[in-house]
Amino acid sequence: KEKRLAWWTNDRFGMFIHWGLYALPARHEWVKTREQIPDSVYQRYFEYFNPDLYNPRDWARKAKEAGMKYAVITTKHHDGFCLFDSKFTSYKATNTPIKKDLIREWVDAFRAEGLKIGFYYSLIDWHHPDFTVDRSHPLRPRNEAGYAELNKNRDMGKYRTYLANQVKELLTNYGKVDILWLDFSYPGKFGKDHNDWNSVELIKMVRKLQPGIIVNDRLDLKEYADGGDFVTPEQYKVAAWPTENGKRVPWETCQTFSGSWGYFRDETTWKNVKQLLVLLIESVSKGGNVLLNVGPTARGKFDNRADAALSGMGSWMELNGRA
Ligand code: FUL
Repeated sequence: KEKRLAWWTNDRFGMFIHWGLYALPARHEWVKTREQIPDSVYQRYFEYFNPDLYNPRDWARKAKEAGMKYAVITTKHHDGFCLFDSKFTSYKATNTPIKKDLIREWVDAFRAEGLKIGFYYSLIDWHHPDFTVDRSHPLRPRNEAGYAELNKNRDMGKYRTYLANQVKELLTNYGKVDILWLDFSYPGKFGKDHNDWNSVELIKMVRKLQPGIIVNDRLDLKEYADGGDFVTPEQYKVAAWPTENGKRVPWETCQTFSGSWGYFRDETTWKNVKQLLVLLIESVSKGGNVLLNVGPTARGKFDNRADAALSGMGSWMELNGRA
């Protein structure tokens, strides 16, 4: 494990990218469930998804100039929309007006800038017809009794197969993948756990397909031999180096500029450059990594505020970072 993690522990600083249909409403990546938007209405974002200004080389250059050494992008977020071309769904970028596998271009561009690449993949899926409706789902009913009716024809087993198939595609069709960032952060909260993802088998498959890959800790496998490679404190500064059974563990805090992960046009809570640098310095001094998120706009550009923050950090990193 230490060997697998060597580059990552050295590199310390990465870019997280949350991009998908939710960039169109531009008010949080959870908008579909927060506002309980039905599929028929959410569909308009699919029909108008056309990031005509998408230029991943530009994103990669900005990441590099900020001093980042790796990047992780949402291949699918909770709304189920896939930025990559998948054989197992039609709910994907290639069927929107942009008609492209956006992940393919992204991988090529980030590799070309010498950055390591990672795939975020959501275990939650609010679009798949077999995914059990729970309290985080846009279709959640008003009372407990409603769940049985909604779930009577849903077969989580079929969803599990779909999810394994897609992870397999991602780890087969894009060459070497350095990081897999699976996301279900709420064991216990929405009634789902590792059995819902078949986590034990899933991680075995991942290791087999990409022997050098590093995987985060969100498969709810703490009690198993392979619980993942690093822990993921989200949106908070750790007080001290995190430990498990008295032993310090590898960790990476993921953080936003302004609160939401997807592009949120009107959010006014942006951290300034000094806050971001303090976050980076404190994290590194406690043995951790920082995965700092950008939520690109629906047309595929970074917001000016993100550009400013990245270049502000870059100026400091140029003088104080490692090559
Ligand atoms: C969370 C998700 O629910 C957020 O939308 C985001 O992707 C974050 C990194 O993980 O658990």
